[in-house]
Parts: sequence; structure tokens; C-alpha cells
Amino acid sequence: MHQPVISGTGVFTPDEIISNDELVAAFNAYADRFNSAHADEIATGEVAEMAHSSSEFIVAASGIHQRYVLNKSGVLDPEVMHPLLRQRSDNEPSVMAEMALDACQKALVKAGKSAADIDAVIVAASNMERAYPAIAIEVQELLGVNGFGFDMNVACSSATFGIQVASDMIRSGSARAILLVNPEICSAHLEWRDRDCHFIFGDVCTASLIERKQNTTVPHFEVLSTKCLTQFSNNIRNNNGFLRRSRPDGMKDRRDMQFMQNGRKVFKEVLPIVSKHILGHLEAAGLGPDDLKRLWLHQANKAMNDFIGKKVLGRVPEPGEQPNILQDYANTSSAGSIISFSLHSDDLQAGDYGLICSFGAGYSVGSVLLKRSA
Ligand code: CO8
Repeated sequence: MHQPVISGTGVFTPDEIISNDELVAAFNAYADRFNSAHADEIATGEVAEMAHSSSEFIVAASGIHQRYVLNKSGVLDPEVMHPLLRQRSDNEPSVMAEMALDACQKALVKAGKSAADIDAVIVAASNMERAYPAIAIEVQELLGVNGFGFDMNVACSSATFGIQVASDMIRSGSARAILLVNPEICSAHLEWRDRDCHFIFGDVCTASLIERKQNTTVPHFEVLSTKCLTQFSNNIRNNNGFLRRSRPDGMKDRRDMQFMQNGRKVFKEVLPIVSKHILGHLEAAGLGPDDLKRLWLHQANKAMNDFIGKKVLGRVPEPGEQPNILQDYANTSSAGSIISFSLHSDDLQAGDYGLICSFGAGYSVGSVLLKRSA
């Protein structure tokens, strides 16, 4: 059996940023147009008037100040309200593969490795650009990796579940090193015309290089153990699967083809599951909350993370003990906890313990217990 380690991570961040104020101005312009176009139905009560959004609400409810996106102009155009991405030919790299390539190259540099050292690529994300061929196989080709690739999807927990899959493969010997990549184009399946959720998501891609400890030449994190949990819930859902064409009402622009959630219920139901999950994982490893130097939590909501940190540690977390990145990136689904880990882990000392934890649609919860090693 080999000891799996994370020896490098990389983050691809899009060039374009949308601030809360820009987002709210576009949404309110859309709402005003909608209201004037439907003035008669609104007057008779057949159609509900669209209320304005506000930056103050967004910051207070979520802690989000801005988000990175692949295309800003489409999202902010009240006539469009979604990203506009150039249609690529089948001979060009797909959008997800291009984001993945950038993040993987950064992870390879950080780990001091080249494509020849890698045996597999796993692309794990909330939504795939296409069903087949797997994005992972395209990334494998672009990187020049021999071996194999496959895609997997556990929504917000795609990265942590992917780390479990990759770590188990390293342990058993089926690969020497694996690139686990999380390209999240959340902007393309977010409903920007719904004020309840239009502020939540952003685009990004993270990559983690997981390999055998004996092959590592850089400071790294041993993957001590992983713990995954799922429990079915319709409170976060998207119905934009391949069966959409077969619906009797056809290919309409239906609300349920974009991200749908009952945010309040998610908040209430997921919090106790996550706190219990983390404490159970630590206990099984013979550790207590006081042994943890850092918690890299899923990045959906600041209040949610404050609550989990307090519940797990039994006190208010010290600054930096539980770093948030959602104020800059918003919710980037599976990539959020990995961005936090990537940006806020180099200062840990040999022997320090930390834990990555994701949670979200499914419901799904995934935790990864790490130990810093020189
Ligand atoms: N501006 C002003 N007012 C607003 C706005 C707005 N933008 N939006 C809502 N309001 C109003 C509401 O209408 C409501 O008014 P009233 O009280 O009169 O009914 C009031 O503000 C309060 O609304 P909420 O109860 O909805 O507000 P909350 O405090 O609950 O905050 C949140 C909403 C931020 C959504 C919060 O509930 C939350 O963060 N919940 C947790 C959600 C979560 O963690 N979800 C996980 C989703 S991520 C995931 O699983 C990945 C899925 C795959 C990726 C998808 C990519 C697109």
C-alpha cells in the first residue's frame, strides 16, 4: 500500500469580475423591463411584479462581494442575462478542458512534476460541457499524459469525493500520480434572472496533484483519510439533463433547467449534517478538534461557515483558522474548498493537521483529513 499525498494545487481564475453593484444594476434593469412589459398582467394579479435586488442584502445574506466569470457582457446585458461563450469547433479545446489545462499546469509546477509522471486525469465537477467523450480524456490528451481519464459528478462535493477516489487508487497501486481537476462554469447554469440566487455563483477551475509519498520531492500534505456521505434531497436541483428534448412541452427556456434551490432549507438541514460528519471523521482518526490547525470549508455562505467552525471547534475560530475566499470568488461549487486550501496552506508546519470539507447538492458531504509533511 502506498501513502497518498497532495503535492501540488493550481487555480485558474477568469479575467472578468462582476461586482455586486454591477450585478444588481443589471438585474434591476432587467426587472424594470420585465415589469413594464407585463404591466397589464401585473395590474390584474396574473403575473407577480419583480422586486429589485440589493448589494446590501447580498453581502449580509452570503458574505459575497464579487465573482469571476468567463463572460461578463452577456450576464450584465438585461436583454441576455447569461454568459455568451464563442461556439468552438470540435477540433478546438473545449472550454472546460482549457480551464483545466491551466490549473493542471500550475499544479504540476508546484509539485515539481511533468506529464510523464502522471497516470490518470479525473475531471470532477457539478456540470459537464458534454456527456462524451469525457472532458478528462481531452485534458489527458492536451497535457500529453499516458494512461486514462474519466469524469465524475457529485455537485459541490465533486472535488472531495474525487480526492477519495484518487487517494484510494494511489493506495492500491493502480496509478502513480493523478491530476484531479474541478472546472466549474457555474455562470452557465445559474439563473441570473432570479433575485433569490443571481448573486451566488462564479467560475473557476482547481487542480490537485495526488501521488505516492515516496515519489514526492516537495513539501506536501499526506491524505490520512477521507469520508464521504450522501443523502437524497430535492432542495438543490437542476433538470437540464439529456431527456429535456423528450418533454411534451419541448425545449422551452424552463426555470428548472437552471440551478434551483430552497436556500433556507439547505442552510438548516445541511449544517447539522456537516458538523456531525467532521467531528465523526476526526474521532475515527483518533483526533479532536483542538488538533486541527486549519479548516478549509466549502464556500457557499459566510454565516454557514462561521456556524460550522464554531460547532466543530467549540469556540469562535481565530482569524485565519478557517479561511474564506467566497468574498472574492462567490460560490464556485466543488472548487471552493480547494481554492481556500490552495491559497491558505503553505504556512502550515510539518506535523500540522488540517481538514478540507465540502457540502451541497445531493445532499453530499466530503471531508479529507491532511497532515503537513516537509
Ligand atoms: N435582494 C434583496 N432581497 C432579496 C434578494 C436579493 N437578491 N434575494 C432574496 N431576497 C429577499 C427574499 O425575497 C426574502 O424576503 P421575504 O423575507 O420578504 O420573503 C428575504 O430577502 C430573505 O430571503 P432568504 O430567506 O432567501 O434569505 P437567506 O437569508 O436564507 O439567504 C441564501 C439566502 C444566501 C441563498 C442562503 O439561504 C444560503 O446561502 N443557503 C445555503 C445555500 C447553500 O449552501 N446551497 C448550496 C448550493 S451550492 C451547490 O450545492 C452546488 C450546486 C451545483 C452548482 C450550481 C451552479 C449554478
